Amino acid sequence: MEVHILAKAFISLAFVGFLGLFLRLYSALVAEPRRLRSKLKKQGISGPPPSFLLGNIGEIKKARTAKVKDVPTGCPPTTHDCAVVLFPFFEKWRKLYGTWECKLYRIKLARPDLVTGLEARSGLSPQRRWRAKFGQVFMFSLGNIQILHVNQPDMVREITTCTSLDLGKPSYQQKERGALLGQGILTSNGTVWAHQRKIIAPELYMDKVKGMMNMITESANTMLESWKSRIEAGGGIADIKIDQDMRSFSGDVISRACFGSNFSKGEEIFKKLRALQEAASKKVLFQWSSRLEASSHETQQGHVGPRKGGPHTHPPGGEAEEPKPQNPEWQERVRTEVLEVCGGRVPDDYMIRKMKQLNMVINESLRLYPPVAVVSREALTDMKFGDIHVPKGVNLWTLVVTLHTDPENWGPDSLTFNPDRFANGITGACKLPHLYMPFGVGPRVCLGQNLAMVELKLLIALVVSNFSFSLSPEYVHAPFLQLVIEPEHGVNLLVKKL
Ligand SMILES: *[C@@H]1O[C@H](CO)[C@@H](O)[C@H](O)[C@H]1NC(C)=O
Ligand SMILES: *[C@@H]1O[C@H](CO)[C@@H](O)[C@H](O)[C@H]1NC(C)=O
Ligand SMILES: *[C@@H]1O[C@H](CO)[C@@H](O)[C@H](O)[C@H]1NC(C)=O
Ligand SMILES: CC(=O)N[C@H]1CO[C@H](CO)[C@@H](O)[C@@H]1O
Repeated sequence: MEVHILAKAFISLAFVGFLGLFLRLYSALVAEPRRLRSKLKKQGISGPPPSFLLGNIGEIKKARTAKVKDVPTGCPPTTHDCAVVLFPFFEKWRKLYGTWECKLYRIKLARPDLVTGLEARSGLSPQRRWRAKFGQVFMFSLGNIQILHVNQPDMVREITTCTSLDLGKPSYQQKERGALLGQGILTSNGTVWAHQRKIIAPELYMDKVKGMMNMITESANTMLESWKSRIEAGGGIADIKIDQDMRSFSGDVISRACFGSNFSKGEEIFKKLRALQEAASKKVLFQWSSRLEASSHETQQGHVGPRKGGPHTHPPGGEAEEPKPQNPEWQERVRTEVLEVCGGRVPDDYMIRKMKQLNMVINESLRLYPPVAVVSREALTDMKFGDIHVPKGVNLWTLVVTLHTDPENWGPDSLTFNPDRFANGITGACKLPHLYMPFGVGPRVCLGQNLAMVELKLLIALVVSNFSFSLSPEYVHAPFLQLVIEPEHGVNLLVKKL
């Protein structure tokens, strides 16, 4: 009798436990996503229909493999359109769901009678039409994560300048990247983040960075010496894969700054970090989300290296006999400027600031290949941006690569490498300067940006005054996402001593 009751109790307990688990799973995987989507839908936001449990992952995977097949991977690069290579599905969704005109079009198909009024309303002010063109707001989902894609300029401004701690780093990033980044400044939110930021920020202020210039020059010279010996070994010219050199260089700088040692001591640490980074972007269930958005850039600055000024555009004529510099005129202009400003001396802080051509080349390279491809946030409570109520738990993604190449903002040559557009600074280069954000913007702007810029400028100044270089025939143009945008097969340069 007692055994019977016990068994019964046990079975009902197991049943209740199972039911509880089932309800929780159901809520997390089905009910909550549905609730969030319906809240957004009520405000007129649409998006690709999600499939059960996976959301839009299937479509993303398909689009990416298809795209990888038909993108020409030639040298020299035939396009600077990173967005098309990295996010082909966004291009499609933006057209289908992103703009007011498209929405009108779809309504027109369904309810022709409704449209006249709507068209009249949307056609009211030029402001409104401008926003409609730019009005790139739609939703999609990665598994059970609901994401609002926002490239609408006013909303982007609100999001990027929002100082509320309620707008934090997505919590899934914390789960995925915990191994690599810990509860560090890149992934944490709230007071944990604010505290870390307060400790780290002063170490990277401009006057601290100025104090590191000697150290940076020493690190750069180590690299130059190694190039020199490789060039001599190669009989006057060497085909150098610069990726590892760039990593060693920035690793060396950081390790000298942090550990007071040279790179050979820090090297072990950086090798392990690199391995972790690669593992982290492979292993995870939501691997494409790590790959998709490379937003965690706040202190990671080592990777700007490979996007050196210059080797990014097609030669004007397009003919390919002798290996030629990609932008011979810009390499020459920067070299002339460096020689003029420095006159053979090691560049100091004043000279670095005087090098305008170099600045323009770097800004243009960071425009076409921004290290931060996506700025991502999560609404940790119900929030409002523009006219849109964003419910708690929804993620916001701003596609920096797309903003940086939008012809509406940059003009018809937005996909061309043309540093001249920065001749009058950022305000001269585009209509809405706040949409230029190679290092992110607002309270979470990359802390390492001063250091990264000084490193880049010093290194390039030293390289162009000692060497001339052009893209190697080995080089294959393939932008690739791995936390930050990287050249998938590295960057090979043919380097000669001047
Ligand atoms: C780095 O330090 C090691 C030992 O401390 C030393 O042997 C090596 O020469 C140093 N390298 C450079 C480039 O300073
Ligand atoms: C590179 O050029 C600079 C400036 O002309 C010079 O000071 C430096 O010694 C050179 N570096 C190497 C490794 O030759
Ligand atoms: C380059 O971009 C930085 C911000 O990333 C800006 O401060 C600087 O003025 C720009 N320089 C030019 C020449 O556009
Ligand atoms: C990394 C981190 O601190 N994540 C937290 C961000 O804030 C939400 C809500 O307050 C927490 O649930 C996360 O754990």
